[in-house]
Amino acid sequence: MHWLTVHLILTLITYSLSGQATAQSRYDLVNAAESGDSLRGTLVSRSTASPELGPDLLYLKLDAIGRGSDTIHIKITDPSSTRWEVPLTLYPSSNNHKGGGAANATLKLEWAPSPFSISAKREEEKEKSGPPLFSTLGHELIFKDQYLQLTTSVPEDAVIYGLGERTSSSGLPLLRNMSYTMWNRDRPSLFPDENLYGSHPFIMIVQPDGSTHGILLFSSNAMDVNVSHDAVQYRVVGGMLDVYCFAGPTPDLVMEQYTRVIGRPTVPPFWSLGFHQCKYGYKSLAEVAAVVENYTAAEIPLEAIWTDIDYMSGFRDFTFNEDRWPQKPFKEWVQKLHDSNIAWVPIVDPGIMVDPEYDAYNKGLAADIFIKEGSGEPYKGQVWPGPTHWPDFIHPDTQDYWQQQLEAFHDLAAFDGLWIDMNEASNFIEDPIAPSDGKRPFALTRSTFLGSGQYVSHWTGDNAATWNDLRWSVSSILSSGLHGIPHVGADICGFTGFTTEELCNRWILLGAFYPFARDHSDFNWGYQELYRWPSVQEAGKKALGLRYRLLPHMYTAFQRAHEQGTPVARPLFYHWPADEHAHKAHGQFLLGHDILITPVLTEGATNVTGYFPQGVWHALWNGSADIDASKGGKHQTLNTPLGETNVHVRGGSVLSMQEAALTTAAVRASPLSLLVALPSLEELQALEGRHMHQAQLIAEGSLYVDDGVTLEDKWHMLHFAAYQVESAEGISGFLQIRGPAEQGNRGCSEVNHTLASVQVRGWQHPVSLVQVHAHQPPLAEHQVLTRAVELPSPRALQWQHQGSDLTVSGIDAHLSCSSSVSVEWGSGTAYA
Ligand code: MIG
Repeated sequence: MHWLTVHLILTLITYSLSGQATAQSRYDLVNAAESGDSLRGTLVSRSTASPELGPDLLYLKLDAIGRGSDTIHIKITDPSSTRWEVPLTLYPSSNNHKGGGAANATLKLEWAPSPFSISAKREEEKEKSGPPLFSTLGHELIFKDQYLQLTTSVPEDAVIYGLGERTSSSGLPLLRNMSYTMWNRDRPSLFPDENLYGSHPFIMIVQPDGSTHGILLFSSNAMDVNVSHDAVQYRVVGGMLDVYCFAGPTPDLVMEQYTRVIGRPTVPPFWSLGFHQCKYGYKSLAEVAAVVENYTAAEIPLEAIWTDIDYMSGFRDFTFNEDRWPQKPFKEWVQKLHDSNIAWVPIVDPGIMVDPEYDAYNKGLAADIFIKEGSGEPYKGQVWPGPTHWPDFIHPDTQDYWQQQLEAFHDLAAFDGLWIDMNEASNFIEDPIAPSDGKRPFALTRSTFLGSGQYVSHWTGDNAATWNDLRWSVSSILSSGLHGIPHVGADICGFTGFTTEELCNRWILLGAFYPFARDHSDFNWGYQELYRWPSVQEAGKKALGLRYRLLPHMYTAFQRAHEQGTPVARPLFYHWPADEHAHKAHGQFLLGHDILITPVLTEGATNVTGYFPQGVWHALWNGSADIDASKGGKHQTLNTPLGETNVHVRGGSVLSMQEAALTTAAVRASPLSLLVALPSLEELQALEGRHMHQAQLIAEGSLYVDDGVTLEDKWHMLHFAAYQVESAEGISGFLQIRGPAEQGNRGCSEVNHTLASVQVRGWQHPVSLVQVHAHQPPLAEHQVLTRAVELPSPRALQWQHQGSDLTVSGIDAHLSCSSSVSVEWGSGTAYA
C-alpha cells in the first residue's frame, strides 16, 4: 500500500486514540545499560499495534544520551537495517548534547522497563514535583516500517510554539486539539493553517511561570503532529525516532540549545539588510532599469533590484532572453548599479530544462548529478521550462556542477546574491553561492528545513495583498526566527492580487521592520513599487529611514543570532515568558531585545492597541507617544494615522544608530549616535541614596562591528554602559563605551566608528556640565572613573537639555576596537 494511503487510513482509525492516558508502550526495555551520561538498551515488542499498518519491528535499539546536561538526545531505531536518517553532513559536527552556560538547566532521565517509558526532568530540586519536560509514560510507542508513533505529555496550561511552516490565522501559539502536518510543498502561503514550503518539527513549550523547554523530532519524513490538551503525538511515515529535549529554562536558552544541534544562523551580508524591490512580470531590462531610476528620483532607499524568471531564455537557468533582456547591456547595467552601491539578485530555480542544446543540461548529465528514478534514469518532471531534471543537491558532485554553472553565470552578469524558488522537492541547500571573490553569500530560499538558517535567508512565499495576509505575516516571520532562520520577511504590499494604496502604506510601515525587507508582486497583478503612490512614498521614506538608522542595532542582533541562536525579530513572550498578555500580542514584535514594533494592521484604522510589557518604552518613531508601563505591563491605544507606525525603545537599553541614507554603504560611512533610553524615574530613584560615588548601572547595549561583507573572522563587539552617580554636588550620569567586549578568532575588525552624538532619554536631573573623556587603558567596570583625559577637540561639543531629553552632539570620538570613551553629564562630576 502506498504510504499516503496508509497515512490517511491511519489518521481516521487512530485519531480517537490520541492522548489516551490508559495507553501503554508496546515495548519492553531489556539489557538496559546505564553509564556516564547515557542509557542504552534493546526494546522488545510485547504486543502488536494496529496490524493493518504492517508488522511491528520486534527489536529496537535505544540510545539516550545527555543526562546531566541541558540536552537529552533519545534515538530509537532498527538495529538490523539501515533506515533513512537526515544527512548529518549538513549539520555542525558539534551536533551533540554537550555545552551550555551556567544558566542552563540540566536534565535527568527516568525510565521504566516494562512497559517501556522514558521521561526527562530538570534536575533542579524545585522541579521535583513539576511535570516532566518529556515523557512517553502512559503513551503508545509504535514502530513499523512506514509508521512510527511517539507521544510525549505536555502540561495542559503551557503555551506551545513551533511546527512551522504555516501561515497561522490564530497567532503564533499552536492550538490544542489540532493536527499539524509536516510535509514541504509548493502551497501558497496565502492559505492559512496548512503545511507550506518548509518543515520544522520543533516545539517550544512555555509554562505559566515562564519556564521554557523544547522538543525536536529530528526527522525529514512526512508526519502529522497532533497537539492535544495534554500531549503531543508524532506520527511519522518512515525514518527513525530521533528526539531531542532541551532544558531551557528560558526561551533564549532553548534557542541556544536547539541551534547548537541544528546549526546557528549565518550573519547575512550587511547590504542584504537594505530594502529590496522585486516583481514577477518585469518585462524588460529597460523596464527594470526605469524602476531603479524611479526609486533614486523619489529618494527612497533601494539596496537591491531583483529579477524573476522573466529574464531567462525559455526559463533556462543561467541564460538571458536576448530579445528583451540582452546579456551584454544587462551586464553593463549591473556594473552601473554596483557603481551606485545597488545590488542585483536574480532568481535561479533548481530545475534544469531537459534540452540537448542547453549547456547546463548536458553538463548535468555528464556529471551524473540529476535525481534519478528507480530505473536509474534521471527523474523527469514538469515546471516552468517544461520537461525538467533536478540536481541532487546532496550528491557529492553537485556542489562542483552548480558552482561551475554559477561562475559562468556570474561572468555573464555579476549577481550579488541568489534567489532560490521552487525547491520544495529538495530540502537541503549546500553552501548555495560562493562568488569568485570568496565574500559572504546571500541566498534567499523558499523551502526550508531544520538548520537552513546556517546557509540561507527566507521569505514566506506567495502571500496575498489582503489585510489578513498583512496581519498573519507577523507570526510567520516570528515563527521562522524560532526555527533558526532569523533573516526573514514576507512580500511587502502582498504578492497575489491587487494591492491598494492604504494596504501598501501600512505594509511598508510594518515591512520596513521585517528582518528581510522586500516588496514583491505576482505576474498578473499591478505594479506596487513604493513610489507609485505619493502617500506610500512618504511612508516608505520615513519607515525605511528609521530602519536604516537602526541597521547597526539590527546587524548586532544578527551576530547574536549567529552566536546563540536568538531570533532577530522576537515575539514578546521571548523576553516576558511569564506574562500571559505577552503570549497574546499577535500583532507586535521586538527587534532584538530593545525595540518594540506596534503597527496598524487593520483597514481604515487610525489607532492601534498594543501591549507594553513592564518597563518604560520611549517612542522612537517621530510623533508616537512614550509609554510608562513601569508599574506593570499594560495595553495602550496609540493614535496612528495612515503613514505612521509605532516604534519604541526599551528603557534600560543603549541603542546604536547611524544616519538615514539611500544605501547601506552610505549608512555605514555615517557617524554613530547612541541613544541612552533610561528606565522609569521610580527605578532610577530606587538607585539613589545607596552609596555616594558608587556608579549604578542604568542602561546597557552593544554594537557588533565587522566589514559587513567578508567571511574573515575579524570582528569585535563594543559595549555601552550608562551609570548614575551621586555626589555632594548632585546626580550625574555617564556613558562608558568600551571595546572589545568580544572579538573574532582573527582579532578585531579594522572598521572604526565615529561617535557623533549621544541622546539620553529620561534624564530628570539638572544638567550644567557635559564632558567627553578618552581613557587608556580601559578602566574596570562599576568604578567611578578617575584618570579621565579630555578628548583633544572638545570645542565642538554642544548639548541641549529639554524636558527629560538630553542631546550631546559634536562629540567626534573615534571608536576603535580598543577604545574607551565616556560621555558624562549632570550637575556634579562623576570623575573625582
Ligand atoms: O510558480 O518565479 O513564490 O515569488 O515570483 C511560481 C515566479 C513561481 C513562486 C514564487 C514567487 C515567484 C514565482 N514563483
